[in-house]
Amino acid sequence: SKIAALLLVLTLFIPTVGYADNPIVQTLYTADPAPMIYNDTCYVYTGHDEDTLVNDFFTMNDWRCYSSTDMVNWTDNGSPLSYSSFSWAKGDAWAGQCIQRNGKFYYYVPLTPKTGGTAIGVAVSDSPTGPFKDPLGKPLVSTGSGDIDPTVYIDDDGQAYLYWGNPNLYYVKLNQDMVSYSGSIVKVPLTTASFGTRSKTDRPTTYEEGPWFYKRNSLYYMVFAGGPISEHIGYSTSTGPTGPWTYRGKIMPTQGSSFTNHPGVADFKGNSYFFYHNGALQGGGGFHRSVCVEQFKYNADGTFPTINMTTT
Ligand code: FUB
Repeated sequence: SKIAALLLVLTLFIPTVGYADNPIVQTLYTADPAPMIYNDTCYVYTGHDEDTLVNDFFTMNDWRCYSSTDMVNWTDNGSPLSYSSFSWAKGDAWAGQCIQRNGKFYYYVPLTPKTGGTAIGVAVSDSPTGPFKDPLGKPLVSTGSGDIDPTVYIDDDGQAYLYWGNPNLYYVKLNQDMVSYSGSIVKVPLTTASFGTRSKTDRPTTYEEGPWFYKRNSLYYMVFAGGPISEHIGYSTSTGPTGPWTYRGKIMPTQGSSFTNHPGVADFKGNSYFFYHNGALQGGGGFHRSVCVEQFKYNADGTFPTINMTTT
């Protein structure tokens, strides 16, 4: 009938898949996205670039939390944590990651201690949206310098790993309590076989910062911001949680107006999503960044396709 034909035509024009507008946060500048899936909801923890810069550099005082059940509509859950929540820190709320274990949420963040140097802290909450509190009153781990960008993953056997660092890549094995660790800090060998050949000699490999560590279908992934600057996103894989790592190439080329980028990867409701940041919001740039997301499909062998930014 004519009505059936009309309905069919209409259906063809009704989108069945929703796409987020990028940047996904348009009310302030956000950076360093860290997705966490919990209770059928995707939470994204981000840094927050202040409008007004101090010393014309990253000016970041707190972290923010956003959530979505459809990857299109995002709820602003405010700020669950600030550098001032850590009595021993004097600033620099840089890239962190939150993870759930036994109904509690553990948020790992880099900070500048009042005594100088760098350190990773942890804050704990009963809710994914906070408030988070520092249970230790001191850093969780520190090598003294370059302790930024922690990434955390709990393996199937219950062993949790914390990786971090720029220019070095370190890891420790976290204890079950998630707020202490056993054994010593391990420095990952930065070989070109593991992290790619760099086009400049300022560092040994393309590894720069911003590691994102996880396992999918028995393959361990280390996705990271690669150099030389401006950063691209590259990745390495391994059959074990502590390497050896094999460099697998670039995921996201250098694009957009931010000289940094930062990956976050999550599977959600049957699809795969790649989070990153750029300078695409009005007034944006290297110190005024914005978090974006792209849906993608892994290749059959678990490798990544090339994923391009939305830059406008
Ligand atoms: O947001 C501050 C720093 O810039 C992060 O810690 C790095 O990963 C880079 O995105």
